[in-house]
Amino acid sequence: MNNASVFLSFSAEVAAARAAGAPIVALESTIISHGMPYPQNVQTAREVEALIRAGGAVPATIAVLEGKIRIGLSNAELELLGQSPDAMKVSRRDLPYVLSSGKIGATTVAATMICAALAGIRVFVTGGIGGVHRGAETSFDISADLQELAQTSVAVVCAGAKSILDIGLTLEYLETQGVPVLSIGQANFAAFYTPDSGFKADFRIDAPDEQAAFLRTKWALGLAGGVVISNPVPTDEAMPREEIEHITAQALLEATSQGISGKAVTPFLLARIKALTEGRSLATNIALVKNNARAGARLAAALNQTR
Ligand code: PSU
Ligand code: MN
Repeated sequence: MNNASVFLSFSAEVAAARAAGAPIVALESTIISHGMPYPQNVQTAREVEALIRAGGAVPATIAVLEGKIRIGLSNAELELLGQSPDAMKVSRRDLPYVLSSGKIGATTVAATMICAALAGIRVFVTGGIGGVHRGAETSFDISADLQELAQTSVAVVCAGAKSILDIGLTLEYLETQGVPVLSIGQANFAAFYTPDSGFKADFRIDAPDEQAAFLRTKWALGLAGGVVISNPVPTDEAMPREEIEHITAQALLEATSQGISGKAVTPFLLARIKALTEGRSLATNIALVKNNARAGARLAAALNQTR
């Protein structure tokens, strides 16, 4: 057994929800520190939390502060993550460092899954998951999020994966690792800024109680690991597909020519796409996260029904 519990620290709201057995939804913090600019990042984080409360669940935004994994943050702590240039992007490999050094850590999908699982939270809402990057056959750039989904038993509600990634290879990787990809409202996997990636998800399951039954069954079988739940951005808030493809190609070229590598790649591309779309990609990003918050709250409530 490990000794992780000494690192966990719950907000009063989340502690009360745990005591009452109320549904809880985990939220990541890299999307705040590295995924969106200030002040929209903090504003969105608050609105997402409010949507989850309105949906009958308790939000638990996760980050690392002063040597603790914090499950549930105050508004002041959201501000700190949203504004501090010192906030580190923390994935699985970074967790021991950010905890042992006492630095400020914003958790990625992978690290948030780890922390949610340690805290007993089974539903996690984000914007988009990391994946296999275009050109990964030479760069080897494959997000640690995928390996985490292979092993950590948390459901991840997302708007699919961005077209900065190779979505086909991302789905192949998930298949190899035995990670089911569910889709809400359509057969196909979503593509973040646009509803349709052109690739099929594994199973379309619209009803939250049926999604919950899927999760319970997987985990009851001892099949450890995550589940991707793809929730497409509403069409009236999506970006035009050709435009986002064009801009993504340009951002990818810029990343290559500037020698951007490692953990800096995804934040660089997000910021460039936002600039090249004059902020319209940010509006879509905010809309899809909110849409995911609604779906995640419904799922967490359904998963709590028959435990
Ligand atoms: N996708 C987004 N917005 C984000 C991220 C992904 O649309 O902010 C963040 C998430 O925290 C995700 C991380 O876990 O980027 C993936 O980074 P990398 O590609 O370096 O693994
Ligand atoms: Mn990477």
